[in-house]
Amino acid sequence: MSKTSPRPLTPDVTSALESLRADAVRRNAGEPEFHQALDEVLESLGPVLSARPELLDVLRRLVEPERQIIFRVPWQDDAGATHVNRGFRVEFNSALGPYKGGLRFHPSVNLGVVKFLGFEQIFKNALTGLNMGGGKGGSDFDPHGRSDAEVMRFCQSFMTELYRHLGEHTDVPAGDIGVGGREIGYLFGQYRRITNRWEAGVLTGKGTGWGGSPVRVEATGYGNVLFAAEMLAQRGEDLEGQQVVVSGSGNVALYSMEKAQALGAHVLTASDSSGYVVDEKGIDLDLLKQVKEVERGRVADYAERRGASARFVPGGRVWDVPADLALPSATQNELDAEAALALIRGGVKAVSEGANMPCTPEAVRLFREAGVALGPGKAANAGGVATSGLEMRQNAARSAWTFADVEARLAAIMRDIHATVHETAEIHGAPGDYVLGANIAGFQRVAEAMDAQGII
Ligand code: NDP
Ligand code: 2IT
Repeated sequence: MSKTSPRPLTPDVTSALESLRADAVRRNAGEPEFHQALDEVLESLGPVLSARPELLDVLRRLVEPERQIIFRVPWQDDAGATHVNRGFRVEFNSALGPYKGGLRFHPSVNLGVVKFLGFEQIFKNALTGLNMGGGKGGSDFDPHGRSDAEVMRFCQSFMTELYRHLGEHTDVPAGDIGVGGREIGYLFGQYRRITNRWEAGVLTGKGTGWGGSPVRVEATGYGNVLFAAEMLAQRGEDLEGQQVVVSGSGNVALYSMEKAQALGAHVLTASDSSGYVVDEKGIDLDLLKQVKEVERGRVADYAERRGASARFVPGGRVWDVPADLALPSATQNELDAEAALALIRGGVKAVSEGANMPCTPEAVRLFREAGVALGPGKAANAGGVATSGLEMRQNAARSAWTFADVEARLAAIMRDIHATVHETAEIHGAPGDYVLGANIAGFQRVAEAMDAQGII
């Protein structure tokens, strides 16, 4: 990231942004993740708003979700005990297309978390160049340790309320933390049963035998590594021989590792909420996939079975392992100032966000000051939702593309996103500042559409 700063703001725009922020914080009290996501975008938009102050009115509408749905999700466990969870869907913005974004099942989910994710999704989806609005949903349900039958009953109960808000032209959910192919299957089945419609385009991330797209499973991780490769190419480097640290061991982490290894990088780490594994010989991805995807086990199990090259560090964080490239792929705020300083000391050249908002604002500032390239999630991890967009296209046309075809389209989209973001930062006087470039380019596309469609 560049050490240069974007052009200064006019006093009018500065005070308008301050009052807009204060108003949004007051109306969304107690939602720190949403405030953080909002701040990051607002801090980037000064140059655009100084040139076009009339877009301030658009921004005032943009920070208010179009619709927020909260509902009760009762379900019974295998022993017959009743549980009550809370379900959410924040339909944030539909100027560019139907609401689109994942569902997260994790105990930390609350309205503020869903709102931050939905807000990020608006700009991410705009950057893909496809026609998708922004939304996000989920529940505070914890799938860890639950049987398939319990997860099925939960998904059926969740969909029994959510179905009325969905539709291929209205709102199209997909997976996120705790929601993968198994959950999408149960959700799709219940939608089909309630509506009596085989409506493929209502969910993405489906199985490839029943309306899913090839590459959707791999897309977020593959796309993130392709974005990182584009950032490295700006320095005249590629991934060959680079040391890479990856956090997480879920969907995004595993397929980031797969693409990084395919491009010749050396992947050193994996993690989950109990700690991390460092493997001197490089992560054995077949073993890690067996442990995580097939057995739904923990990274500690991987270390135990891998032998002498791997070590499990309970409670530790992968950022203490020196590397050229860091791919945070677990969750929000997992990479703080202390972690950023450790990475910078270890000589990190680029950080590409597979997760949504994994770097704290202090970490972002430290990377910027140190000249480390930082690919923000809304650009770097957009390959997942972009491939969801390709799945929607195949569903609408009742066609199925090959793996190679979808992968080539994904690669082209990631290259385009990188080019757009890079060029936008340059135009606005901050070359190399991908955070600024992504926020401005995403905002401009949505704002133009909102402006054209009137005050709604
Ligand atoms: P998964 O559920 O497949 O994996 C999540 C991984 O992150 C697990 O290893 C999990 O460990 C770890 N993790 C989750 N929450 C925490 C936490 N609070 N503290 C520590 N570790 C945690 O999710 P995904 O791989 O799909 O998602 C990972 C990130 O990528 C999220 O930020 C998501 O929003 C983002 N993302 C996902 C996309 C997708 O297509 N799936 C697209 C774009 C972004 P444990 O099992 O111990 O909880
Ligand atoms: O954060 C994300 O972009 C996702 N979880 C994927 C959303 C999608 O609709 O594919």
